[in-house]
Amino acid sequence: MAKHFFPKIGTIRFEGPGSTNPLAFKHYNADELVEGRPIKDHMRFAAVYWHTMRGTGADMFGGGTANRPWNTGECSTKEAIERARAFFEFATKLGIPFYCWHDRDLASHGRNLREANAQFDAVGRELKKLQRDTGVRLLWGTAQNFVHPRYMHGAATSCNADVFCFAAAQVKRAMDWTHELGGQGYVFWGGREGYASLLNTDMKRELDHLGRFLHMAVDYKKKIGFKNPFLIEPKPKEPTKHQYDSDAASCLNFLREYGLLEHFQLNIEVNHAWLAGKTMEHELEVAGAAGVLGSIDANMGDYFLGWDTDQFPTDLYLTAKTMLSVLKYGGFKHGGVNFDAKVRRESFSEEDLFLAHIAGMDTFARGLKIAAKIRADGRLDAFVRNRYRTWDSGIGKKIEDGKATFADCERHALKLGNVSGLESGRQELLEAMFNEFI
Ligand code: XLS
Ligand code: NI
Ligand code: NI
Repeated sequence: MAKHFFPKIGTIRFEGPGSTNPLAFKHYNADELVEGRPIKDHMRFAAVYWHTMRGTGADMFGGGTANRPWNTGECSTKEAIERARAFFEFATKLGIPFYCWHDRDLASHGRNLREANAQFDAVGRELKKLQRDTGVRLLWGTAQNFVHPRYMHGAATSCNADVFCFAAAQVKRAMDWTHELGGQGYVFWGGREGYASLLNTDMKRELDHLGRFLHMAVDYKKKIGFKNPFLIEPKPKEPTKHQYDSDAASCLNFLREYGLLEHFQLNIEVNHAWLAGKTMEHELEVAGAAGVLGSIDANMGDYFLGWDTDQFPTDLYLTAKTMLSVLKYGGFKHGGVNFDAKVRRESFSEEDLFLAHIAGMDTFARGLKIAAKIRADGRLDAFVRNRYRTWDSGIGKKIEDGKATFADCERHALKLGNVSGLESGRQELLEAMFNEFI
């Protein structure tokens, strides 16, 4: 690599829990085995191109604060390629095995679609080289169909058919490059697929268009031979008042209604779950139970701000509960733990990008180890199993097997006369038990 963007930072290594070196892992020991599998394979950590390379720290009250020498503001192909090199230097030094992008993080919007495509292609070719040189792989790609003013009314759900076509053109090209770069999946997050007011919105028509759009994507996937999963990333609001993919359950309903379920998995994001008024583990459970837990976007929100603040995940309870669900559903196959997270506006140095990812990776590695210990201990699992034991035989089993009628239930209840022997749910005990492992 010719130019160095992080000259003062070397390769980040594992030094163990006793280390006080801020630029070292204390818990993420990539090759250590947990449940017989190296931690790195459990996590499949990914860094995002958008927050990491393009985030400036700007908010609605002030402009950017971050030192990002690769963002020159030129919007040229040269700048885009230098930025890609800076990113791969970052990912390599951090030892993060995967990354994710939006098409328009990589390259600029250009003056028109043709120009945007040309720059995207040039960067795509460079990424292919960089991936080969470093071994860093693409977890997933996606199309940024929400920043450009043309998407003000939505993309696939715009009231304007021309806009739908622009969105389709972007997804088509983003799928091409995801495929070309060996992407493990392709994600749809409906940035502006929702509404601000129902007074001007034909919701049914918009949802039909979204269904059509995704069917066209499935057809194109088959056409180019892209075999890895499509994922939908639920989020309830922001930027719109109501996003159509509002949570895991509503995504599942949408996919079923439009005959798309067999083609999609879900990418569950912590902060999105919280915005939906749900916990991360709830969303993971909904996705996992339906057999579509594909990947996660790892971050966290702020208890006092009702916004997708995308903070780095540093809460052990969160990561432990998350990894408990992930392990329960068999771990990641194509997905991984993708840090859709940004450093705070006040954390403006390049070094903070490393410190933040180290914090997130260490917190997740600890979460994994805690989850594995809880599973090995077995008390929690045994409690839940025991709680449902009346379903294992007798009338319970008959009901589960679909062999009982209302009349059978009535006969059973009349025979009993009353229910006796209900047991405590022991929530407080179980919470204290969970604490033993933190
Ligand atoms: C925004 C989403 C976005 C997706 C990718 O809130 O999290 O970053 O992950 O489009
Ligand atoms: Ni996300
Ligand atoms: Ni988000």
